[in-house]
Amino acid sequence: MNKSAKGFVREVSLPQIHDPRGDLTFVEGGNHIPFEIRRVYYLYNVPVDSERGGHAHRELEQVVFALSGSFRMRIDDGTTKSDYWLRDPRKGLYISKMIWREMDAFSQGAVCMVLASHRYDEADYFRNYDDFRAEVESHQA
Ligand code: T46
Repeated sequence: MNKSAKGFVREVSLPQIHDPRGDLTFVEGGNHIPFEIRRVYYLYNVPVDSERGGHAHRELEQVVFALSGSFRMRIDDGTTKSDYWLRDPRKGLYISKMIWREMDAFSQGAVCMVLASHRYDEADYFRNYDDFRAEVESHQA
């Protein structure tokens, strides 16, 4: 776990029902996810050299999954940076508010699904790293 005064990330493990017909994994609101799910979105047809993210959220919490393929999430709480590889559809990455994230190294055909605590709101984004750092510092003072 990577912790700071304002935010943290941790792995979320989902059940797997193994079957000769294939595996089944499920997500239950109020059980596996530590917030009410208000939005689901997914990234697909992502070029392998694509770089996504490059922002933090004021309030939004999310759990990110690689449903297929793999990609890297570079996480930064304003003081500490960590890399996480997502490659298992049963294992998501919970990302609290006030965490800067960048995504790259997408494999061919990677599909990223995100469960989010709020509907889309551009005003919730820090898209400038210096603004994000200033907000983190204002809470450390
Ligand atoms: C995050 C990473 C993992 C919408 O209209 N509705 C939505 O729900 C989302 C997520 C985006 N948009 C619009 C906003 C932009 O005009 O879609 C466009 C691309 O969004 P963005 O550049 O923010 O996409 P990513 O992949 O860089 O980031 C997204 C999420 O925005 C972000 O919260 O954590 O995926």
